[in-house]
Amino acid sequence: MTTVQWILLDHAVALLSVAFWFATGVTAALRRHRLAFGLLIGAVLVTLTRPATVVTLAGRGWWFAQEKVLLGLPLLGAAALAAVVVAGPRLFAARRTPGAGLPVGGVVALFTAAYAALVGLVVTFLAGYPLTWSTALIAVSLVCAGALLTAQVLGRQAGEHTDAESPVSLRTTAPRDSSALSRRGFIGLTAGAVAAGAGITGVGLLFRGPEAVVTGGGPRRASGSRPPVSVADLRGPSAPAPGGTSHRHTLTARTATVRLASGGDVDAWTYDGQLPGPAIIATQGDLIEVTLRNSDVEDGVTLHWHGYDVPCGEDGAPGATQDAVAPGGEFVYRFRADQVGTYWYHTHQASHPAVRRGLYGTLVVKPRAGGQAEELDLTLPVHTFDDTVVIGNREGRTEHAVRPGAPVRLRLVNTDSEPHWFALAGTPFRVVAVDGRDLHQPGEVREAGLRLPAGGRYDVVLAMPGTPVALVLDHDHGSGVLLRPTGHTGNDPALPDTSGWPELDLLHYGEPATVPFDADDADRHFTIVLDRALAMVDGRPAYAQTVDGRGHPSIPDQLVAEGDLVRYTVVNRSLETHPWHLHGHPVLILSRDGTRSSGSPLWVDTFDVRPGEVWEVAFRATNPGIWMNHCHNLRHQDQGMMLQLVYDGVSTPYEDASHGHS
Ligand SMILES: [Cu+2]
Repeated sequence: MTTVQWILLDHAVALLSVAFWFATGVTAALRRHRLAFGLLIGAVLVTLTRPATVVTLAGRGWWFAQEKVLLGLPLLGAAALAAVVVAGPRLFAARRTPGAGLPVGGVVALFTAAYAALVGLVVTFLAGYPLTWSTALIAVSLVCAGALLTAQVLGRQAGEHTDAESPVSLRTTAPRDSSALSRRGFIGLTAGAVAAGAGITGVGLLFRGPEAVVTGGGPRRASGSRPPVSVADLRGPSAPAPGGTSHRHTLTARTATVRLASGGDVDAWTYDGQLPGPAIIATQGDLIEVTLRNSDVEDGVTLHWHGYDVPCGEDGAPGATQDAVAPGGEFVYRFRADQVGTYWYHTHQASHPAVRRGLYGTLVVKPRAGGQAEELDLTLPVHTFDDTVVIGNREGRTEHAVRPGAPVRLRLVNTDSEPHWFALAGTPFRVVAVDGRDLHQPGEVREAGLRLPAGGRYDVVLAMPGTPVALVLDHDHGSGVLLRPTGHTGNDPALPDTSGWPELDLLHYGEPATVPFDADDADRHFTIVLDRALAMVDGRPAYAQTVDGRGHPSIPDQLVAEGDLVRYTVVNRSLETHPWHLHGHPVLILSRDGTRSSGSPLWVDTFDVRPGEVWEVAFRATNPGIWMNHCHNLRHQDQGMMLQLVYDGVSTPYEDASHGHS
């Protein structure tokens, strides 16, 4: 079973135990003793299976089970044991004696077990990892408060008998003993005080500020030999490499109603009134200079060069590397096109609505020499406007005539927040590059599906056969690209159902090659645990998308020094996929769920961490700056899942004026 299946099973068992304990309490209070006894046995059995699922989860990684092992199970175990001891024998006896009463204390114990089961489940969903003292204290105080309230209510129902030994049934009356009464009053008062104290302390601890920075086991301050630098001074060169030329573009962000090539209007935010924005194509060594102007995008705009390792001052991260460009303003980006490959650009300001509405375009850098150019080279950015999926600016299927034997390159770009599926029917093919970086000796594959993470790119190469080839998008035969051999007059063959094709696993694709470092010697190691939880996001409480239980901007910065070898363990505790994206550095994939990457070295800027998965990646910190590190599901990013990687000695003069929309 996969980790996420164990997570779901554990949730189901936990929910079942809540249901059983509550049902036991309710039936006992209603004096349905025979039924209550049966339910009690059920509650105990379900509770006893819980350690099995929790231990299995702990085996998959402590992050998946910590709050259950340290809080949920001990709390439930103690309450369940008390309930069995206090209520069990009385229920057993009462089940054959109609009308016999169970003392209030017994019913309260049963309900307390139910509260403990419920609170454990709620902690998993609302707090998650890591467990804090605050969470633990609040949880314990809630269980105590529930027990006390139940005792009050049941005691009142039992008439004047507030004595905890009073039966819920009024048929038997316990002798009133004033010393017992006052003793129980004292116990109640003490328990109430403890519950209130724990609760208040727990809530108070919530307001304790988080660590501002984590160091991943490295020193807090590096050598100190490097003079401090502002991110504003980390800018690109102003001239191309020898032999290169300068590409100058002006992109104007503006709102527009755009007619798609396939018909249909989109109410969009655009660069230059186009969807996608103008394609930027350069040759290795060229200088790319883009003047960004903002006409009327109220929230402001930037240009972020996704996957392109530009100097930090060119990265387009508002509040970190620049101020967002307001209507009427402009910003000039300059960087050298040193990396060959398929990339894209998009705004990083208010990116959750703004990229979705159209502020994106493609960036392709071709080799200067040596590389063999394909006869047909198509850049295919996929995007979803409302429910309309387009490739380029066209819905449905586009067709191209191709000479048989011609080499073809398809540059697949996912500009959405969810993964897309591609299938290439009618030909063998190779995935020659991932996220712009060439793979080592990629083998020929056929009838395999490609799952492209949000923000990711695959370069697919094929030799045009004498029969048609279809690139199928999301298993929809009406959507994608059809390549027809020139002069082809026959009927197109029926497309196969691609939904059953196995996914090409890039961790085991291509041939191994040497990599520039041994990741076991990392200077710093950070763990990033992704989940949902109650947390502050941009100053507001939210059911946030969290990193280590916190939302942006309360997630501590990760500190590195230039030259450090940095390792990440990225854990997904949640039930949604998180395409993790670090700016400014490609990361080398080491392993997924403990299985080492065994194919070509895989360097990516976005990797999909699916529910229950644990990824190990590493990179060399060679690009000084302040870099966003976030989920590229832009809704998740907006809901808190973003932090910063900060180089020692680098500061920023920019203030994130609109934290919520960065
Ligand atoms: Cu996410």
